[in-house]
Amino acid sequence: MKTRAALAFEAKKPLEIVELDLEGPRAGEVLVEIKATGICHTDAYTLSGMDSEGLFPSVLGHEGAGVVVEVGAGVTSVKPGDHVIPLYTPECRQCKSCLSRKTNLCTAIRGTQGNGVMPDGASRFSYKGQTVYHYMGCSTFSNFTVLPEIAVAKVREDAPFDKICYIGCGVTTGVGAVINTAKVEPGANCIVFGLGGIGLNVIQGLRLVGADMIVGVDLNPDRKAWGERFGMTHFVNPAEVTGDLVAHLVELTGGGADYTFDATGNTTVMRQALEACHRGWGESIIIGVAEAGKEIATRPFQLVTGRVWKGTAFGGARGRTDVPKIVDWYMSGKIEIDPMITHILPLEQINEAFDLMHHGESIRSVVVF
Ligand code: NAD
Ligand code: 022
Ligand code: ZN
Repeated sequence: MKTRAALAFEAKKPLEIVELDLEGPRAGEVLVEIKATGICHTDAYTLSGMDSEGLFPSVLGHEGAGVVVEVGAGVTSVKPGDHVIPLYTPECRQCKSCLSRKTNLCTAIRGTQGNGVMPDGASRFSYKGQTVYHYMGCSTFSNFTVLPEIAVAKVREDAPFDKICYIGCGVTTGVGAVINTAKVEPGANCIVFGLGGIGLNVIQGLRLVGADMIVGVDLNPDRKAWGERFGMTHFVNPAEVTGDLVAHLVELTGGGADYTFDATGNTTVMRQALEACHRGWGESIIIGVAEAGKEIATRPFQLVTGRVWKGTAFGGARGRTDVPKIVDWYMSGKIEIDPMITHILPLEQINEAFDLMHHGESIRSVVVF
């Protein structure tokens, strides 16, 4: 079949809207009509050419929602008409990692996904006879895409696609980091570094679990109002702090935070987040993805005295199990999404969504097909 898509021909070039050829689903796969997709940092990072694992030409996009139109042989968990969210972290429920119950990093299709192909080693996309690669196992910048059955979460049908697509990455990452990775308890004092599309979801996750202090840290003064909108209790702009930022935060939280979160991807901030934790028990969760080759540093003393450094992928969420629940939380008003979606654009304007993100003008832009 043919599908309209935004194609990344090569790094550093704008996406081009083209008609691609798409093969139907093979055994264990589903064909999904994507209805909406968010634009996230990692799409821009790959397009920038700095991602050493980036493949071109490819169909980027990993934050989508849509409808199953066809299923391949042996597919039992979804059927045509089902509403789904693609998962860049799949959940096979059979690999060592899934069975361990200790991680959400399913390994069933990890190798082929990283190589931009389906589990049988081939791509379903092509353009004028040339192979076009899949991206993060999702490729949501295409009106139709093929996904492994284990990489789709079936969700309720009354949820709006142009909002729940954000649950495919940003919402689940931020809220999940609080609930699954940090397991923040009511009354905790917390600091969130970076109040963008991820950090604001950390903040609303902290509000949801009943945190006491929710301190937001951002260099962009416009982000103070955004943080307050979702439950932030204190704002710190590092540019306005005289003296050491960490000392200021430790003072503000009465000895350091119980939990801190890096949602910037900046390795200097990651160190500040660890060192702003309370001696003896504070835990710092790295959410931000740093540029390839970057390293983090701290004195071992920080860890010897009981601070804990952790990281999280997709908020520690098991996609097929947890994503439908987060959709329910949105539909029942436990979490908000609508105000964070600052821009809705047609596919033809997808490059403008990248510009808005680079200029810090958007929290999330969503393309609707
Ligand atoms: P964003 O650009 O919307 O927000 C980042 C915020 O950090 C901005 O408000 C910016 O002003 C602020 N900031 C930048 N430098 C700062 C500094 N030195 N001190 C304080 N604030 C600073 O980005 P986002 O969409 O929220 O994503 C944040 C990070 O999370 C990215 O690195 C992204 O790749 C990563 N991410 C990780 C996962 C995961 O599973 N681990 C999933 C999604 C996104
Ligand atoms: C999503 N991310 C950033 C912005 N939006 C993001 C990027 C990478 C990861 C998670 C979220 C991530 C963390 C750990 C891994 N990845 C490795 C997982 C593993 O090895 O099992 C990651 C993921 C997918 C891909 C690359 C790295 C990919 O499909 N190419 C989950
Ligand atoms: Zn993302």
